[in-house]
Amino acid sequence: MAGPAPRPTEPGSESDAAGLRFAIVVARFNQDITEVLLAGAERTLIAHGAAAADVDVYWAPGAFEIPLIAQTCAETDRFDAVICLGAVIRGETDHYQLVAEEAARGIADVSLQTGVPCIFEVLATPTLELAQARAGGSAGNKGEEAAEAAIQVARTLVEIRGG
Ligand code: INI
Repeated sequence: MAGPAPRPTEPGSESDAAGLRFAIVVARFNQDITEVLLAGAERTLIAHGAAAADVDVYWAPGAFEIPLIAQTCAETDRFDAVICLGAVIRGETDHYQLVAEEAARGIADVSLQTGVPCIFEVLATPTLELAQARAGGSAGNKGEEAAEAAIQVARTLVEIRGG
């Protein structure tokens, strides 16, 4: 007789998301890509035991605005980790490069200044095809990897801080 479906994670392990609270900040720019990242992140958090009610999603117009929304999430003390999702794709000007660099710098700053882990999954690719490959294509779904990183860092910080 078939037993119960295996749990994806051991309770209390570093990949156990049960009881952890997550904010996902996702950019609308290049939404065809970012909504796939979002679905991958949400699916992975739930598969690892997070409650749907403990996953809040906030939209930013573009990747440039992600750090401020992530900072606001982090300052509430309501979240164990913030997952930042975006897609910056090279255009005809240097604008994309400024957006990608400021998003990366801003997200890292929020993490270090607030002590709330902010996971950086803002794709920066020269072509749409390379972004698609990382959003459910041949290179996997980076939203799933972002969720796994969020769980692992949040669990590690809980352990270091004494539960
Ligand atoms: N925002 C993105 O998320 N991805 C991009 O590729 C992008 N490009 O290339 O311009 C982009 N620009 C918008 C930016 O994030 C801001 O929303 C905008 O500059 C208003 O502050």
